[in-house]
Amino acid sequence: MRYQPIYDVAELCVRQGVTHVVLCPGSRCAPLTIAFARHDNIIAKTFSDERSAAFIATGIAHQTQSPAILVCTSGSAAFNFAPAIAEAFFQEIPLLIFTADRPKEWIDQLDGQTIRQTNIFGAHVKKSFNLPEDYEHPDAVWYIHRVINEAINLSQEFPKGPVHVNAPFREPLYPAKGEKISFNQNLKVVRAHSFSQEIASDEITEFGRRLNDFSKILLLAGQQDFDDDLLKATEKFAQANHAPVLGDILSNLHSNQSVIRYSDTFLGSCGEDVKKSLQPELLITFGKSIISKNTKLFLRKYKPKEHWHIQPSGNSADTFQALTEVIKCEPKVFFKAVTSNQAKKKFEDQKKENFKLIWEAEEHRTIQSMNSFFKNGGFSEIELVKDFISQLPSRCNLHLANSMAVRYANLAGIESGKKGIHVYSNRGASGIDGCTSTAVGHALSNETPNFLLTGDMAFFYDRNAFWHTYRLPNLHVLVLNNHGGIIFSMIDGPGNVAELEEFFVTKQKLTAQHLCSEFGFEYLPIDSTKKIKNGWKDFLTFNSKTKILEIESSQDANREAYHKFKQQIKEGYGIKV
Ligand SMILES: Cc1ncc(C[n+]2csc(CCOP(=O)(O)OP(=O)(O)O)c2C)c(N)n1
Repeated sequence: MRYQPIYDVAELCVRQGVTHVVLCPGSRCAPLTIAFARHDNIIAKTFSDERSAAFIATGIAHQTQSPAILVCTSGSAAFNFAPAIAEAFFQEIPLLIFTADRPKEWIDQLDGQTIRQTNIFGAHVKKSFNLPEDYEHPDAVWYIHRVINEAINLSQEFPKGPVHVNAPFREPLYPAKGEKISFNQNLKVVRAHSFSQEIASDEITEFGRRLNDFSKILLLAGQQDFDDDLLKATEKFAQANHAPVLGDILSNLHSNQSVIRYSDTFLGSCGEDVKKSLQPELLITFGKSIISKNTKLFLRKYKPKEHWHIQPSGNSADTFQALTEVIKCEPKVFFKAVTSNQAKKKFEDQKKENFKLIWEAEEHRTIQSMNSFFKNGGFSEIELVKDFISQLPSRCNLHLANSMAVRYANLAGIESGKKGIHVYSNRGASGIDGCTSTAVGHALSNETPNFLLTGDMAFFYDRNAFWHTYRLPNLHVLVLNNHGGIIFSMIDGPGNVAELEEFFVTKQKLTAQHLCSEFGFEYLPIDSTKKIKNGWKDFLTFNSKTKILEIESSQDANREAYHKFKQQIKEGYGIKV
């Protein structure tokens, strides 16, 4: 059987524990499609829009914590995977991407559906392999098996990420009618084992000693998945060092009662004297990027004497231009080891506690100002998002689209009691192009309720997320439809230029109504405060259908409410605006 080495790819993936496959239709990829579709232990799904398919695969891989396989035909199909690959690369999500190709002698020969696919994803994959097109020599088969083993292992090695395999196929591509294919049971599986490094005990003692040199220690968590062990280790380390912990909504630390979640809000409003009092001597960071521009600007201006960043391996970013130390270790391992070994020093403890109290005071002041703003219960996006988040069930996934959706949700914050809310967002590349598809990928691979909060542009951009035959009863989408990209009139810069409306906000007229009838979704349109109570009730109840709750509101009203919110916070500082 000519394609036996390719059929064996499916068997090798299964043996490596990789079973979720996203297939995009096309002829050139037929040998792979047939192999994956006919293997009993593969969960194969098909999506026709490759851009959306790749984001769906990213969601599946993130949810299942295992690489997802992506397959497409040759030509521009491959390029359509690129946005999701970039997102997966920066979010460190493992993908195994197969692009089918013509044999190399047919490239640039005006043959159909042929582009230059070698290294097509450039610097956004961990590695790109090319399979041979002829399999007669046994070394060619050995090479294919080796590449698949290596690609799967590499995608899971820290930092995890996408790995590309370009696979040229010669015609005929399909088995004959009725021809059965088989999977070789004699394949060599190469397993990779990695062990988390232990920190040497003298290093632990040294870090403990050095921590005592600082009386203002600040912990800052970036985007990361929920991890109960990390949560507890961070909490204990912070307590032992009397250190405030800053964690925005994507840090998934919201169940830590003392986490500072509103730093973006108060650092954007308080005066320089307050900022000075919040300046850390030692900044310890872990996780990926943070949402808050105000926090970034604050730390770049009020730099710490030392900045330690903890991450097991890979590139370490100097986000605050203050990086002094990179600790190559799992953050929870570091926090646990150092906490259990730290000597207590009473006098320094008091100074440290004072620093923590200053941060907590700003957080409390902000909560009070926010409470007086939100008590009015108006019909603006910022208020509705607060309302929505406060009603989320205790166990669910919350997906936040770029860009005001994730910002509003961060301003609103999640209460500490809700440990079971896991928050996700495409902040690797921060695109609006695949937020819905990624949420669909999660919903297809877990049974808990999934909520997506999105703006209208991000939602309509990615409507092919629904263009398939799989049911999504556990996905409910809240669309904030202000008919354009309101973010551009909220942020400094575009708000002042004459091109704002036409070239930045780009007004659009669509509503989700037609989409809902096309896809058979339950449509819950809301356009007034009156309707909202019942709207939430319906929206938060799961039945057999995908639900879309669309809130239409005017850009002016939302801008005004956002402005008032900021004004209220400033007034908390006695600043009149
Ligand atoms: C693929 C991609 N294209 C363009 C952008 C730039 N961009 C960021 S936010 C945004 C508008 C988002 O509008 P919407 O989803 O309606 O959210 P809103 O601004 O109303 O909150 C655009 C075009 C992007 N992030 N990603």
